[in-house]
Amino acid sequence: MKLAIIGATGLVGSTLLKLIEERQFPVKELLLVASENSEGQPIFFKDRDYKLISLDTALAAKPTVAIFSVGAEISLTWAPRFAEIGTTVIDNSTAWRMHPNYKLIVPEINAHLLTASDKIIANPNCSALQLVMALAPLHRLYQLKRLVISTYQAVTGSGKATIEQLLSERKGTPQTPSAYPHPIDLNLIPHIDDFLENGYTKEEIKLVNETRKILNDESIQVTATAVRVPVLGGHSMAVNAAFEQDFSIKEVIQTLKQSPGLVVQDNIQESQYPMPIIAQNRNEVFVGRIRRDESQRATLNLWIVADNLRKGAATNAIQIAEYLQAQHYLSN
Ligand code: 11C
Repeated sequence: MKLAIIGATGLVGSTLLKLIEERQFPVKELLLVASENSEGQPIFFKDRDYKLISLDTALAAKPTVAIFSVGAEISLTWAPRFAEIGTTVIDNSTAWRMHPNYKLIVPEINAHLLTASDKIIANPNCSALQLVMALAPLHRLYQLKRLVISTYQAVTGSGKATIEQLLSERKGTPQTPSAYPHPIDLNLIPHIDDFLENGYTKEEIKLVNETRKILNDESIQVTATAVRVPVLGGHSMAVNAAFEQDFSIKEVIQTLKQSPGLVVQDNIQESQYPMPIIAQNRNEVFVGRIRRDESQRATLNLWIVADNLRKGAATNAIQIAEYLQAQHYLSN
Protein backbone atom coordinates (compact mmCIF):
# COMPACT_ATOMS: atom_id res chain seq x y z
CA MET A 1 0.00 0.00 0.00
CA LYS A 2 0.89 3.63 -0.32
CA LEU A 3 1.26 4.82 3.27
CA ALA A 4 1.46 8.43 4.44
CA ILE A 5 2.70 9.23 7.92
CA ILE A 6 1.56 12.69 8.88
CA GLY A 7 3.87 13.85 11.67
CA ALA A 8 6.74 11.56 10.67
CA THR A 9 9.39 13.26 12.81
CA GLY A 10 7.39 13.22 16.06
CA LEU A 11 7.65 10.58 18.78
CA VAL A 12 4.66 8.58 17.49
CA GLY A 13 5.77 9.04 13.86
CA SER A 14 9.23 7.65 14.65
CA THR A 15 7.67 4.71 16.48
CA LEU A 16 5.47 4.05 13.45
CA LEU A 17 8.58 3.82 11.28
CA LYS A 18 10.15 1.30 13.67
CA LEU A 19 6.97 -0.77 13.62
CA ILE A 20 6.76 -0.79 9.82
CA GLU A 21 10.18 -2.39 9.80
CA GLU A 22 9.59 -4.76 12.71
CA ARG A 23 6.24 -6.02 11.44
CA GLN A 24 7.28 -6.02 7.79
CA PHE A 25 4.24 -3.92 7.13
CA PRO A 26 3.60 -4.10 3.38
CA VAL A 27 4.44 -0.58 2.17
CA LYS A 28 5.01 -0.03 -1.52
CA GLU A 29 5.40 3.70 -1.22
CA LEU A 30 6.08 5.68 1.93
CA LEU A 31 5.12 9.36 2.15
CA LEU A 32 6.62 11.11 5.15
CA VAL A 33 4.99 14.39 6.06
CA ALA A 34 6.30 16.92 8.57
CA SER A 35 5.75 20.58 9.36
CA GLU A 36 6.47 23.23 6.72
CA ASN A 37 9.78 24.05 8.43
CA SER A 38 11.14 20.55 7.83
CA GLU A 39 9.83 20.13 4.28
CA GLY A 40 12.55 18.90 1.92
CA GLN A 41 14.78 17.66 4.73
CA PRO A 42 15.96 14.06 4.52
CA ILE A 43 14.85 11.35 6.92
CA PHE A 44 16.74 8.07 6.97
CA PHE A 45 14.68 4.89 7.02
CA LYS A 46 15.48 1.32 5.95
CA ASP A 47 18.81 2.05 4.26
CA ARG A 48 17.71 5.09 2.34
CA ASP A 49 16.89 8.75 2.62
CA TYR A 50 13.32 9.94 2.24
CA LYS A 51 12.46 13.60 1.71
CA LEU A 52 9.96 15.08 4.11
CA ILE A 53 7.00 16.39 2.11
CA SER A 54 4.07 18.70 2.72
CA LEU A 55 0.45 17.72 3.34
CA ASP A 56 -0.45 19.05 -0.12
CA THR A 57 2.13 16.83 -1.81
CA ALA A 58 0.99 13.80 0.18
CA LEU A 59 -2.64 14.49 -0.74
CA ALA A 60 -1.76 14.72 -4.43
CA ALA A 61 -0.09 11.28 -4.16
CA LYS A 62 -3.45 9.72 -3.09
CA PRO A 63 -2.18 7.43 -0.33
CA THR A 64 -4.06 4.25 0.54
CA VAL A 65 -3.73 4.96 4.25
CA ALA A 66 -2.68 8.13 6.09
CA ILE A 67 -1.79 7.82 9.76
CA PHE A 68 -2.08 11.24 11.39
CA SER A 69 0.00 11.88 14.51
CA VAL A 70 -0.34 15.64 14.69
CA GLY A 71 -2.58 18.07 16.55
CA ALA A 72 -6.36 17.95 16.39
CA GLU A 73 -6.55 21.22 14.43
CA ILE A 74 -4.51 19.89 11.52
CA SER A 75 -6.48 16.68 11.59
CA LEU A 76 -9.83 18.50 11.58
CA THR A 77 -8.80 20.35 8.41
CA TRP A 78 -6.86 17.67 6.57
CA ALA A 79 -8.33 14.28 7.47
CA PRO A 80 -11.58 15.00 5.53
CA ARG A 81 -9.55 16.09 2.48
CA PHE A 82 -7.70 12.75 2.43
CA ALA A 83 -10.92 10.82 3.15
CA GLU A 84 -12.63 12.54 0.21
CA ILE A 85 -10.12 11.14 -2.26
CA GLY A 86 -10.46 7.59 -0.91
CA THR A 87 -7.58 7.53 1.58
CA THR A 88 -8.34 5.81 4.87
CA VAL A 89 -7.23 8.08 7.70
CA ILE A 90 -6.23 6.64 11.06
CA ASP A 91 -6.06 9.57 13.42
CA ASN A 92 -4.16 9.75 16.70
CA SER A 93 -5.49 13.12 17.81
CA THR A 94 -8.56 14.00 19.82
CA ALA A 95 -10.30 15.42 16.71
CA TRP A 96 -12.65 12.53 15.90
CA ARG A 97 -12.63 10.27 18.93
CA MET A 98 -15.90 11.38 20.49
CA HIS A 99 -17.69 12.34 17.28
CA PRO A 100 -20.76 10.10 16.97
CA ASN A 101 -20.13 9.49 13.25
CA TYR A 102 -16.63 8.12 13.72
CA LYS A 103 -15.41 4.90 15.28
CA LEU A 104 -12.89 4.70 18.10
CA ILE A 105 -11.06 1.45 17.55
CA VAL A 106 -8.94 -0.96 19.55
CA PRO A 107 -8.61 -3.94 17.20
CA GLU A 108 -8.66 -6.61 19.94
CA ILE A 109 -12.00 -5.19 21.17
CA ASN A 110 -14.03 -3.65 18.37
CA ALA A 111 -12.36 -4.01 14.96
CA HIS A 112 -15.49 -5.89 13.86
CA LEU A 113 -17.29 -2.51 13.74
CA LEU A 114 -15.14 -1.34 10.81
CA THR A 115 -16.35 -1.38 7.22
CA ALA A 116 -14.89 -0.29 3.87
CA SER A 117 -16.77 2.99 4.16
CA ASP A 118 -14.94 4.10 7.32
CA LYS A 119 -12.54 6.65 5.92
CA ILE A 120 -11.64 8.40 9.17
CA ILE A 121 -10.96 6.09 12.10
CA ALA A 122 -9.98 7.37 15.52
CA ASN A 123 -7.15 5.89 17.59
CA PRO A 124 -7.77 6.23 21.34
CA ASN A 125 -5.85 8.13 23.98
CA CYS A 126 -2.90 6.09 25.26
CA SER A 127 -4.17 5.72 28.84
CA ALA A 128 -7.71 4.84 27.78
CA LEU A 129 -6.28 2.28 25.39
CA GLN A 130 -4.29 0.29 27.92
CA LEU A 131 -7.19 0.50 30.36
CA VAL A 132 -9.77 -0.99 27.99
CA MET A 133 -7.34 -3.65 26.79
CA ALA A 134 -7.27 -5.07 30.32
CA LEU A 135 -10.91 -4.44 31.16
CA ALA A 136 -12.82 -5.46 28.03
CA PRO A 137 -12.42 -9.22 28.64
CA LEU A 138 -13.57 -8.79 32.25
CA HIS A 139 -16.45 -6.49 31.29
CA ARG A 140 -17.75 -9.21 28.96
CA LEU A 141 -17.87 -11.67 31.86
CA TYR A 142 -18.82 -9.58 34.87
CA GLN A 143 -20.25 -6.24 33.58
CA LEU A 144 -18.32 -3.21 34.77
CA LYS A 145 -20.17 -0.81 37.06
CA ARG A 146 -17.57 1.71 38.17
CA LEU A 147 -13.86 2.48 37.71
CA VAL A 148 -11.61 4.52 39.98
CA ILE A 149 -8.33 5.20 38.18
CA SER A 150 -5.01 6.83 39.02
CA THR A 151 -2.54 7.14 36.17
CA TYR A 152 1.23 7.53 36.34
CA GLN A 153 2.19 8.87 32.93
CA ALA A 154 5.63 9.05 31.34
CA VAL A 155 7.08 12.19 29.79
CA THR A 156 7.09 10.71 26.26
CA GLY A 157 3.31 11.21 26.36
CA SER A 158 3.74 14.95 26.16
CA GLY A 159 6.40 15.28 23.45
CA LYS A 160 10.05 16.02 22.86
CA ALA A 161 10.21 19.25 24.86
CA THR A 162 9.12 17.47 28.02
CA ILE A 163 11.70 14.71 27.53
CA GLU A 164 14.29 17.49 27.26
CA GLN A 165 12.98 19.00 30.49
CA LEU A 166 13.35 15.74 32.41
CA LEU A 167 16.81 14.99 31.01
CA SER A 168 18.15 18.50 31.54
CA GLU A 169 16.87 18.58 35.13
CA ARG A 170 18.45 15.18 35.73
CA LYS A 171 21.79 16.49 34.48
CA GLY A 172 21.48 19.44 36.84
CA THR A 173 21.20 21.99 34.02
CA PRO A 174 17.46 22.72 33.85
CA GLN A 175 16.32 24.53 30.74
CA THR A 176 14.17 27.64 30.87
CA PRO A 177 11.42 28.08 30.15
CA SER A 178 10.43 24.58 31.21
CA ALA A 179 7.80 22.65 29.29
CA TYR A 180 5.75 21.70 32.35
CA PRO A 181 4.63 24.30 34.89
CA HIS A 182 6.88 22.62 37.52
CA PRO A 183 10.06 20.55 37.71
CA ILE A 184 9.41 16.92 36.76
CA ASP A 185 12.57 15.17 37.92
CA LEU A 186 12.24 14.01 41.55
CA ASN A 187 8.66 15.23 41.39
CA LEU A 188 5.09 14.25 40.42
CA ILE A 189 2.72 16.64 38.67
CA PRO A 190 -1.01 15.92 39.05
CA HIS A 191 -1.83 17.80 35.89
CA ILE A 192 -2.01 16.31 32.35
CA ASP A 193 -3.55 18.40 29.57
CA ASP A 194 -5.69 21.46 30.32
CA PHE A 195 -7.96 21.92 33.32
CA LEU A 196 -11.71 22.09 32.74
CA GLU A 197 -14.30 24.07 34.68
CA ASN A 198 -15.20 21.05 36.84
CA GLY A 199 -11.61 20.82 38.17
CA TYR A 200 -10.71 17.72 36.15
CA THR A 201 -8.14 17.73 33.36
CA LYS A 202 -9.00 16.89 29.77
CA GLU A 203 -6.84 13.75 30.10
CA GLU A 204 -9.00 12.57 33.03
CA ILE A 205 -12.20 13.17 31.09
CA LYS A 206 -10.83 11.30 28.07
CA LEU A 207 -10.60 8.27 30.35
CA VAL A 208 -14.29 8.63 31.16
CA ASN A 209 -15.59 9.22 27.64
CA GLU A 210 -13.31 7.01 25.59
CA THR A 211 -13.68 4.02 27.93
CA ARG A 212 -17.46 4.16 27.58
CA LYS A 213 -17.32 4.57 23.81
CA ILE A 214 -14.87 1.70 23.21
CA LEU A 215 -16.69 -0.64 25.59
CA ASN A 216 -19.97 0.55 24.07
CA ASP A 217 -21.54 1.06 27.48
CA GLU A 218 -22.57 4.50 28.71
CA SER A 219 -23.63 3.06 32.07
CA ILE A 220 -20.04 2.56 33.27
CA GLN A 221 -19.12 5.16 35.89
CA VAL A 222 -15.52 6.36 35.67
CA THR A 223 -13.47 8.74 37.78
CA ALA A 224 -9.77 9.43 37.26
CA THR A 225 -6.72 11.32 38.45
CA ALA A 226 -3.90 11.66 35.91
CA VAL A 227 -0.37 12.28 37.16
CA ARG A 228 2.86 12.97 35.27
CA VAL A 229 5.81 11.03 36.67
CA PRO A 230 9.56 11.30 35.97
CA VAL A 231 9.60 8.18 33.79
CA LEU A 232 10.78 8.34 30.18
CA GLY A 233 8.45 5.82 28.58
CA GLY A 234 5.55 3.62 29.71
CA HIS A 235 2.31 4.75 31.30
CA SER A 236 1.13 2.96 34.45
CA MET A 237 -2.26 2.96 36.14
CA ALA A 238 -3.84 1.72 39.35
CA VAL A 239 -7.41 0.68 38.67
CA ASN A 240 -10.22 -0.18 41.06
CA ALA A 241 -12.96 -1.90 39.06
CA ALA A 242 -16.39 -2.69 40.50
CA PHE A 243 -18.50 -5.25 38.61
CA GLU A 244 -22.15 -6.30 38.69
CA GLN A 245 -21.25 -9.99 38.95
CA ASP A 246 -18.74 -11.44 41.33
CA PHE A 247 -15.67 -13.27 40.06
CA SER A 248 -12.96 -15.60 41.24
CA ILE A 249 -9.40 -14.26 41.08
CA LYS A 250 -8.39 -17.53 39.41
CA GLU A 251 -10.89 -16.98 36.60
CA VAL A 252 -9.88 -13.30 36.23
CA ILE A 253 -6.22 -14.30 35.80
CA GLN A 254 -7.14 -17.09 33.41
CA THR A 255 -9.26 -14.72 31.33
CA LEU A 256 -6.55 -12.05 31.16
CA LYS A 257 -3.92 -14.66 30.24
CA GLN A 258 -6.05 -15.85 27.34
CA SER A 259 -6.76 -12.36 25.99
CA PRO A 260 -4.79 -11.30 22.91
CA GLY A 261 -2.36 -8.44 23.45
CA LEU A 262 -2.22 -8.86 27.24
CA VAL A 263 0.59 -10.23 29.39
CA VAL A 264 -0.14 -11.13 33.01
CA GLN A 265 2.84 -10.50 35.28
CA ASP A 266 1.73 -11.35 38.74
CA ASN A 267 4.08 -13.31 40.94
CA ILE A 268 4.45 -11.30 44.13
CA GLN A 269 6.67 -13.96 45.77
CA GLU A 270 9.23 -13.25 43.05
CA SER A 271 8.53 -9.46 43.04
CA GLN A 272 7.10 -9.75 39.52
CA TYR A 273 4.63 -7.13 38.43
CA PRO A 274 4.40 -4.76 35.45
CA MET A 275 6.73 -1.79 35.40
CA PRO A 276 7.50 0.84 32.73
CA ILE A 277 11.04 -0.51 32.22
CA ILE A 278 9.53 -3.88 31.28
CA ALA A 279 6.82 -2.49 29.03
CA GLN A 280 9.06 -0.11 27.08
CA ASN A 281 9.51 -1.16 23.44
CA ARG A 282 6.88 -3.89 23.83
CA ASN A 283 3.57 -3.93 22.00
CA GLU A 284 1.58 -5.73 24.70
CA VAL A 285 -0.30 -4.37 27.70
CA PHE A 286 0.99 -5.72 31.03
CA VAL A 287 -1.32 -6.48 33.96
CA GLY A 288 -0.44 -7.42 37.52
CA ARG A 289 -1.13 -6.88 41.24
CA ILE A 290 -4.48 -8.57 40.53
CA ARG A 291 -6.35 -8.76 43.81
CA ARG A 292 -9.79 -8.49 45.31
CA ASP A 293 -10.81 -5.18 46.88
CA GLU A 294 -11.70 -6.50 50.32
CA SER A 295 -13.68 -3.38 51.21
CA GLN A 296 -16.46 -3.98 48.68
CA ARG A 297 -18.15 -6.91 46.87
CA ALA A 298 -17.30 -7.84 43.26
CA THR A 299 -14.48 -5.31 43.08
CA LEU A 300 -11.00 -5.82 41.72
CA ASN A 301 -7.70 -3.94 41.99
CA LEU A 302 -5.29 -4.02 39.04
CA TRP A 303 -2.03 -2.43 37.97
CA ILE A 304 -1.72 -1.89 34.21
CA VAL A 305 1.37 -0.75 32.27
CA ALA A 306 2.02 -0.26 28.55
CA ASP A 307 4.39 1.55 26.22
CA ASN A 308 2.39 4.70 25.55
CA LEU A 309 4.04 5.26 22.15
CA ARG A 310 3.45 1.66 21.02
CA LYS A 311 0.13 0.03 22.02
CA GLY A 312 -0.89 3.44 23.35
CA ALA A 313 -0.52 5.00 19.89
CA ALA A 314 1.57 3.64 16.98
CA THR A 315 1.02 -0.11 17.41
CA ASN A 316 -2.73 0.32 17.67
CA ALA A 317 -2.75 2.47 14.51
CA ILE A 318 -0.71 -0.10 12.57
CA GLN A 319 -2.97 -2.90 13.81
CA ILE A 320 -5.99 -0.99 12.48
CA ALA A 321 -4.29 -0.64 9.08
CA GLU A 322 -3.37 -4.35 9.10
CA TYR A 323 -6.97 -5.28 9.88
CA LEU A 324 -8.36 -3.06 7.12
CA GLN A 325 -5.97 -4.57 4.64
CA ALA A 326 -6.76 -8.15 5.67
CA GLN A 327 -10.46 -7.39 5.21
CA HIS A 328 -9.85 -5.74 1.78
CA TYR A 329 -11.44 -2.54 3.08
CA LEU A 330 -8.83 -0.21 1.57
CA SER A 331 -9.14 1.71 -1.69
CA ASN A 332 -6.61 3.83 -3.73
C1 11C B 1 0.10 12.32 27.91
N1 11C B 1 -1.64 10.69 27.63
O1 11C B 1 0.83 11.43 28.29
C2 11C B 1 -1.22 12.02 27.27
C3 11C B 1 -1.14 12.25 25.80
O2 11C B 1 -3.75 11.40 22.34
O3 11C B 1 -5.03 12.23 23.84
C4 11C B 1 -2.48 12.04 25.22
C5 11C B 1 -2.72 12.73 23.95
C6 11C B 1 -3.92 12.10 23.33
O4 11C B 1 0.37 13.51 28.02
